[in-house]
Amino acid sequence: QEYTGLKMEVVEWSPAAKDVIASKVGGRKVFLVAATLRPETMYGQTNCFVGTGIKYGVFAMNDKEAFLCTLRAARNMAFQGLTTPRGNVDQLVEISGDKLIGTRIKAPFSLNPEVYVLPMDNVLATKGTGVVSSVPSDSPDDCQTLYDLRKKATFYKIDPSWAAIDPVPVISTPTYGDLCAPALLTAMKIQSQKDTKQLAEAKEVAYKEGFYNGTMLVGEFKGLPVQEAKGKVRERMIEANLAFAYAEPEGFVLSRSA
Ligand code: ZZB
Repeated sequence: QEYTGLKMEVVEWSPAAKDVIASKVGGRKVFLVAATLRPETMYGQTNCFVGTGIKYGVFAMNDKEAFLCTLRAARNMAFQGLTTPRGNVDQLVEISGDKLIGTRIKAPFSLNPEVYVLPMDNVLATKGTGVVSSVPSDSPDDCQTLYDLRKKATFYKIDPSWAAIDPVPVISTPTYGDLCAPALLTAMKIQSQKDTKQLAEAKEVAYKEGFYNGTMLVGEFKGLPVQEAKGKVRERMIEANLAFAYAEPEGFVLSRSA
């Protein structure tokens, strides 16, 4: 699976993360790194998600930069030559996801240049980097989670202002209009991020609709079909050193190399 790794620079740590991390990174810039299959939607990021029960690490990539992601992802990146020296996994500090909530980060290419880290129930520790860039306009999971957080801010222990950015129209589709994911949640009567079966179906529909029938509404490639814009946006992000190619090994490769 070929993902785009997205580098979201930390602007201000949550108090809990600051205590644990700030003194351990040796002056490096720290980035939360998300794995995405939809670089063309990055204009519509409104926040970022982590799993509150997931263990993350801050890993030195070189003398100047450190990435925050799961150990599993850091190992993959090291094997893929993203670290100096190659293959080097250098964990500077470990931190649990709940401590990251409320951290403010840069959202590359987004119309909202800074966003907050929020909790999501369904983040898998075994996929991507364990950090998810949230695009509620085009991802049903992201949109439903954002709605849940707004409805129950106290329960989720967040400041409501962290979840205040509304979904931003990024892609137009003939069937679902300019906000595909919110339209799908309504059409499929999805009520909660716990409706995982319907959400998986909605995701499938949103992927297909966006990829085959979507047109860009914003950004440098406004007016182009998503099929053409996808690779171009990705290239632009990589040129700007805000993203990189990140491959996820298939299950069988993992078990054979383990
Ligand atoms: C931004 C984005 C915008 C995404 C969108 C999707 C959509 P897949 O297809 O199952 O491989 N993701 C990445 N890592 C995780 C994780 N550890 N746990 C849960 N979700 C994760 O899923 C890949 C997508 O799932 C990634 O692409 C990421 O969200 C999320 F408009 O990044 B995506 C219709 C989907 N739209």
